[in-house]
Amino acid sequence: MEIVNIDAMQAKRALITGITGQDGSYLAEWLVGKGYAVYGIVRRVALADPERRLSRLRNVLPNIQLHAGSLESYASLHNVVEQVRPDECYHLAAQSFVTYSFDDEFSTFNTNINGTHYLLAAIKGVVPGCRVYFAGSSEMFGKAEEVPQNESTRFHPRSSYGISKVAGFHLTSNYREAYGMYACSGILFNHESPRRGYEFVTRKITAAVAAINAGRSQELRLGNLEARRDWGHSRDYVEAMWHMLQQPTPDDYVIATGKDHSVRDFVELAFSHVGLDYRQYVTTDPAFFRPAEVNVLCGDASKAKRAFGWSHRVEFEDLVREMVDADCRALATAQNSAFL
Ligand code: NDP
Ligand code: GDR
Repeated sequence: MEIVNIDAMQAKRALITGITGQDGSYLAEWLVGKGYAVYGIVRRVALADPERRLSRLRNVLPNIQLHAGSLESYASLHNVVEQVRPDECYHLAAQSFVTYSFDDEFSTFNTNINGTHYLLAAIKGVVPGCRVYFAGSSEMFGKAEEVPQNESTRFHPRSSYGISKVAGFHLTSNYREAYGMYACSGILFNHESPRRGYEFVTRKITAAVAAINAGRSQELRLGNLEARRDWGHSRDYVEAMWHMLQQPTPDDYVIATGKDHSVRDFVELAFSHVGLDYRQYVTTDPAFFRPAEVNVLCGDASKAKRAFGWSHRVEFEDLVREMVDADCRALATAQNSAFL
């Protein structure tokens, strides 16, 4: 998997953790397009099974360099940081599935809190001038006391995932304040795409719509249909990560569309896009309800707009249609739809 055709002597060097994920893949494409030498940290198993585990990176594999490392190992992160000596580091790797964080709080904290701490400490020790992006989340607001949420809204996380992101946010601010590092947190609201993992509700819905439409399935079991989220497109959101690291001073920013919709709205639109009535296929199943739910999240991204002119381009309706169309196409051609 060693890649050769980047001019690492000339280009700015960006290191991405979580490069195999939804955001990592779009961010790698964006940075390669900007002329960066792009390096990624992946788990060793990914290098042994590139067809499956690196499928989202198919567009950029020849232009990036991958290093094995794990968030659970300070030594492995330190080694990679020392080899790459990045100018910018985008820390996206995480146990990112909120539901799973209720099943295993311990590994969620270990990966998300210790992993963030190890990475910050390695960068401070090796390349303290490196600019660092931390993937914060709207889940930090959780049971929010105001709508929409902005950078001043108080955190009230409702899951160990949310708690781990609050800890990562504070670690990031503390490295900025205590050691003068250029370290920022993006507080990103839900963002989706045809590359979204199947465990998240949007992809679960669009994959099911494609299967039902193709006659391969008859039912979709979901949890809370009334939860409301502010859904944007991942490709728009990774651009904001880059902008945050190009500012004169480091800061934290909310990234969101400013519009919220219910899970039911998403379901209704996804089914109606292929001419189906969701009420004939969708049932609710207590197994998919969470012990503590976040009922409504909606973000105010006006600070990012003022600072670097960011606003979302892809609207909710277009996002839903794009995801349904991609899953229908993938099923028709029996391709690996995670890549689309
Ligand atoms: P994904 O779940 O698609 O990707 C997660 C990435 O983290 C994968 O590359 C995964 O690698 C890697 N990873 C997980 N555990 C480890 C580990 N122990 N060691 C090394 N790598 C690991 O997430 P997204 O791309 O959607 O999100 C990116 C980040 O942004 C995450 O931190 C997420 O919490 C955060 N976020 C996401 C939002 C969203 O709506 N998408 C909103 C707000 C924040 P592997 O492929 O090997 O599993
Ligand atoms: P979320 O995304 O928890 O917001 O975290 P997810 O798509 O899992 O849930 C969104 C909402 O849908 C409700 N829901 C269901 N969710 C899932 N996964 N499966 C179901 O069957 C189902 N039925 C209803 C949930 O209860 C919830 O209210 C995502 C992740 O990307 C995080 O990493 C990120 O930080 C936040 O978005 C912002």
